[in-house]
Amino acid sequence: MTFRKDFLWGGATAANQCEGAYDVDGRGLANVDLCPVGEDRLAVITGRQKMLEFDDDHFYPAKHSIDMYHNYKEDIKLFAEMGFGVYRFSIAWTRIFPLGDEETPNEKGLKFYEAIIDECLKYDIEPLITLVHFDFPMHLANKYGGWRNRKTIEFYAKFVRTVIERFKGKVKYYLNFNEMNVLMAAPFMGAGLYFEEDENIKEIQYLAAHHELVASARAKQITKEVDPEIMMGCMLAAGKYYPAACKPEDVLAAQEADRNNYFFVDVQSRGYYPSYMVKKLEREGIMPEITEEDEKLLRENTIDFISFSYYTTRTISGDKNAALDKANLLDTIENPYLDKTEWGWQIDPLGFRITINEIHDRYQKPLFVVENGLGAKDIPDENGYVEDDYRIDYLRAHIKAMKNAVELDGADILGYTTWGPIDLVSAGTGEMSKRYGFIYVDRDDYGEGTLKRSKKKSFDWYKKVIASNGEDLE
Ligand code: P53
Repeated sequence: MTFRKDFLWGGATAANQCEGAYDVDGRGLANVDLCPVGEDRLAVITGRQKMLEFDDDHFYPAKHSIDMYHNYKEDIKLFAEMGFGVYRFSIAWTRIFPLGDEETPNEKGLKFYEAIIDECLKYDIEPLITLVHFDFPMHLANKYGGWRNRKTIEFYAKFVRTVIERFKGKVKYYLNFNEMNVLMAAPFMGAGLYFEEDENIKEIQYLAAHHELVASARAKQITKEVDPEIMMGCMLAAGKYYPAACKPEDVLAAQEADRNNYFFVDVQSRGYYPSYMVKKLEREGIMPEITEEDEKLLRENTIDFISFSYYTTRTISGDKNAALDKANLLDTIENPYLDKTEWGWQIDPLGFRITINEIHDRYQKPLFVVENGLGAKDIPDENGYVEDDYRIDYLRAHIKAMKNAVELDGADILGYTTWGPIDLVSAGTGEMSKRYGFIYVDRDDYGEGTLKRSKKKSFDWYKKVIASNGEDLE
C-alpha cells in the first residue's frame, strides 16, 4: 500500500464560506462578511475599494452561505458516510470574540464548535482546525488598524488560548492561519487590512505579515503549555512557479516568485527570516521592526508539519511586461501546455507532484494536503443528482500524482482533504456556482434555493477511494 496506514482522508471547509448565521448567537462582524459577489468583489478583497459596512447595492454571500450553522449534523453525517477520517474546518474568530478585544469569550460560539467537534468524534472523524481562515473582527480592523498593529498579536493569542484550552484532549491538529501568503494578493479578505491613500501598501503588508508570523509562533507556544500533544501546522497557498522559458531571466523570476510564497513557511518552519527576504526588505526600506523577543519566539516555536492547498502551478516571465492571465488571484501567465477549468484555472496534476516534492525537499517535515479540487458548474437532475465525471477525473489525476510523490519520490504525507466536500461559497469570486462538492447544495449566486443537500456521482467515488486508502481510483 502506498499511503500510510493511518493516512487521513477527508474534506475541508472555512467558516465564512459555509456557516452563514453571520449575526446569530452573538457573532460579531468580520471582514469576510463584507466581501460581495459580483464585479466589485476583486476591488474589495484586494483592499482597493473600502467596504466597511453592508450597503443595498451588493449581495453578501457569506451572510447566510449554505447555513451549515444549522445543518452541521446532517452535513457531518454525510461526510461520515463517505468514510472521512478527518474534517478540516475553521473557527470564526468573531463567534468566540465578537469584537476581538473583549475580556471574556462568547460561550455560545464555543458551544457551537464543541458540538461540531463532538459530532466528528462520534464518527471517529479527526477534527483539523484552522484557527483563522481569512476572517478578522471588523472592530479590530477599525479601531486598531488590524494586523498592522502589534497589539493584534495578543488578541489572537487570547483567542487561540481560549480555543485550545476549551477543546483540550479532543483536537490534535491545528493550523495557525490559512494561506498566510494570500495576505499579499488579497489583504482585505485575507487579513482585514484596508489602506489610506498615502500609505505604502507593501510596507504595511509586510508589517502585518510579521505580526501574523509572531502570532503564529505564539500559537505554537500556547499549545506547548496547554497541550503538548497538539500538532501545529502552517498553511501555504502552494503551486510551483514555472519559468515561461528556459531563459535564465525567467528562471530567476520563477525562483523569486517561489521565494515570496515560501517566505512565510521559511519563517514558521525554520524559525528565522530567510536572508533573501532580509535583503529585499532592507533594500526597499520596508523592514518591519523585529524585536529580540520576536526573534526568540520565532526561533523557539516552529511548526510541526506543513499544510498547503494546491490547485494549480503558475508561470512567470522575467519580462515585467508579459501579459498576465487574471483568472486567479495569484498572478500567472498562460501555460500553453495546460488545460483550464471553466474559471480559467490551469489544471496541472504533475505540477502537484512537483510542488509536493519541492516542499518536502525544502523543509523535511511531514506534509498535509489540506485543499485540492475542481471548481465547476454542475447541472443537477430533478433529484439533485449531478454526474460530475469531470470532478472525478480531476481528483483522480491529482491523487495519482500525490501517490507518485509518495511511492516514487518518498514524500511523507499525513493526509489529504479535498476543498469544499459540500458546495460552498467561492473565496475568489463569491459565487455559489463555482462548486467543489461531492454534495450538491441547492442555492444560487444570489441566495435563491432550498439549501437541500444531495449526493453527486463523485460522492460514491470518493467513498471508494477512502475505503481502499487511495488504491482504487477507478
Ligand atoms: P475559490 C486563490 C489562490 C489560491 C487559493 O478558491 C485560494 C485563492 C482564493 O481564490 O484560496 C483557497 O473559492 C482558500 C479557500 C478557497 C479555495 O482556495 O476562489 O483557502 O478559502 O475557497 C478555492 O475557487
